[in-house]
Amino acid sequence: MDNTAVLTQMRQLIQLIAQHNHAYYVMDQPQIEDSEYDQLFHQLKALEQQYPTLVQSDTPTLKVGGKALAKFENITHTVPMLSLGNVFNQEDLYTFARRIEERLPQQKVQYDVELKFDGLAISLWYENGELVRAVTRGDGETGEVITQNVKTIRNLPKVLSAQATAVPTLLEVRGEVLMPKAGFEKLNAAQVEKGEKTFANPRNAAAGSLRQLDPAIAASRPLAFYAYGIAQCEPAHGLNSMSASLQWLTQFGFAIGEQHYLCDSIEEVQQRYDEIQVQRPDLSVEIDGMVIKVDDLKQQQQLGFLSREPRWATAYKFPAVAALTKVEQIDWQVGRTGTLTPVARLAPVAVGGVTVSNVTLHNIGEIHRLDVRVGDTVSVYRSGDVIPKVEKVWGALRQADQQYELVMLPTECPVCASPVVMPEGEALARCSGGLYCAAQRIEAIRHFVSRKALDIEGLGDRWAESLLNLALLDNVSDIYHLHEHREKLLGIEKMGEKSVQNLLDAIENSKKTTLAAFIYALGIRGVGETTARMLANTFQNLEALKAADIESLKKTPDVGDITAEWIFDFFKAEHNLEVLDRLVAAGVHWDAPIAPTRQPLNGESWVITGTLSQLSRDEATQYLQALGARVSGSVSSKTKCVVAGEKAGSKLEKAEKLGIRVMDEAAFLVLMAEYGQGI
Ligand code: I6G
Repeated sequence: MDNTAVLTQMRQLIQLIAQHNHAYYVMDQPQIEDSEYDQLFHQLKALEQQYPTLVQSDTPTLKVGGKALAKFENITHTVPMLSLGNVFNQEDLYTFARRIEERLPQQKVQYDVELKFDGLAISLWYENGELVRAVTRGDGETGEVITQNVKTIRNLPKVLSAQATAVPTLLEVRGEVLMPKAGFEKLNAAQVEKGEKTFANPRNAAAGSLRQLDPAIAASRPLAFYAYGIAQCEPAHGLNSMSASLQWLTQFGFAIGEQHYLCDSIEEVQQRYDEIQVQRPDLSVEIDGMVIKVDDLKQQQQLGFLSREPRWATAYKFPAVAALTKVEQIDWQVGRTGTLTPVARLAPVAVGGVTVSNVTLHNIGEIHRLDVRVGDTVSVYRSGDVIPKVEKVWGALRQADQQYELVMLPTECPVCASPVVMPEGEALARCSGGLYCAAQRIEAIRHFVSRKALDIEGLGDRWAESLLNLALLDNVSDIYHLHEHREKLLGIEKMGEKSVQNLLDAIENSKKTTLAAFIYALGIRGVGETTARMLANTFQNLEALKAADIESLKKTPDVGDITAEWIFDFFKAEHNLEVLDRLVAAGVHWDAPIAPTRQPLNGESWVITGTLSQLSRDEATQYLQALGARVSGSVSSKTKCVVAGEKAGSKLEKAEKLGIRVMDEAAFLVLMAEYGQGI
């Protein structure tokens, strides 16, 4: 990258970080995940390390936290409130430990491990045991005096006394103010009730509460304070470890985190981290990681600081739920039903504990909604078991000298080059290749041999995949040529003489079918069993169906505008016609369907109510419509008959009141069978 490009990128990052600092620290309304903020920050830091001469004077990396608000009096911390470095994985943790241990040769190092609360760091200043001042971290150098609000925190001692220990003349305690999860939920519920704004997370709720100018409001908020360290103590407490000093604080009434460990090795620290991560959802407070500190205070002094961060401590953050990365490519995958799904290929990134390099973009509409393009920086989210997804495109990070081409839907299927179709009003694009498209083959075969189609037992669930792998099936018509490959069939694992014979017999038997089952077996989009039956009844033979135009297809009961187009397209595709010819040539045949000479329920109004167990409501509706009936949603004196399934309610009652004929599901099925409905 040349200097101009680096500078542009630095300015973009500085501006973004400033914008999100304001949202977070001043407005208490974060617009991005903490982990996303961290990554913007890291990107800037990495650039600054690589190009130190270009570091900008207003860079946020030289500051800690946010700017103090004008509302409260500002004060300079006597001992700066520094921030902690971060590690995100075991490797970084071990590097942190190795650096410490290299600086402390021949010394045993113990680690103090505490929960990292997702709260707000503050400093408490006690003179002769009395809380005289509470100050926010602010930018680390200067914070806001929020004593009155802090005094309302119930678990915080306002006056120090202890039985066995003299109260120091000066004590400065550092710790975190937080809002436990339960209190946070309650507060947000109350805010909703009052029609006031809710808080994005417990941390912001805690920060917002401490910033109230009226201490009575802070007092009404369920805040808690947990101490994590001592900045100053006069006379000196004389203790020599972090863990002992925290324990010492508890005798004055300070709360410290419940989970608190002293570990003899960095491996043990890792083990604690793994345990806490499991317990995390059940904790009463939000935590975003653990804090690891060298326990011995003398060792801490020896280690000192590296550019405003203690070398002796780090935050071991939980895996990010959101991570920033780059889109390297966008591919289109063809699913087993022909759906085209765009997949973003990403520069691999750790998010939610796993490395993500592919993520679905769902459909072309979603791509355009996000305006994601190759080369973009995006945020990938993943929490728990949730499938990773792109939720944000960082348009502000686009480079002026780079091309970001608009992503378009391909016109041809990337697998079989058939035209891609996307009917109006549909979100998903599809390959029109049908039986011809390799990506759709296995599903097409499974469907073709299923019970309600050509009904070839065993082929779909047991053998289809092996047959495809052996290249014995290219499309469904090859099924009727399998007998030419008996030897190869016998080579398939678990395929004995008997299984082969059974399979070939089942294939042979399937040749005699019905036109309706055959049409259904073709797997034409939108053509289920009922539609297939309607088409068979209407067109009477395959040749007529193949030749049908859209208008006549639309006239078929049950065939809507879109399905008519799908059927039309299917029979226009040359490769589909080839498959049909091969099937017929192989001996697949059927008797001519019996034409429906009359519509016995013509003009009648029927109502279906309750739950049907043998068929769906849609199917029942289709049967009735095929027989000429109208299916209505409400019972009236004009209703001819009510089909009542399980748990039928008011419609059944009304029908009984009006003396209308009621039929249960079993009787309905018998009647439909009499009229030839149901395959
Ligand atoms: O911001 C912090 C949160 C928790 C800390 C911290 C901590 O210990 C549990 N410890 C130190 C040493 C610092 N910040 C600087």
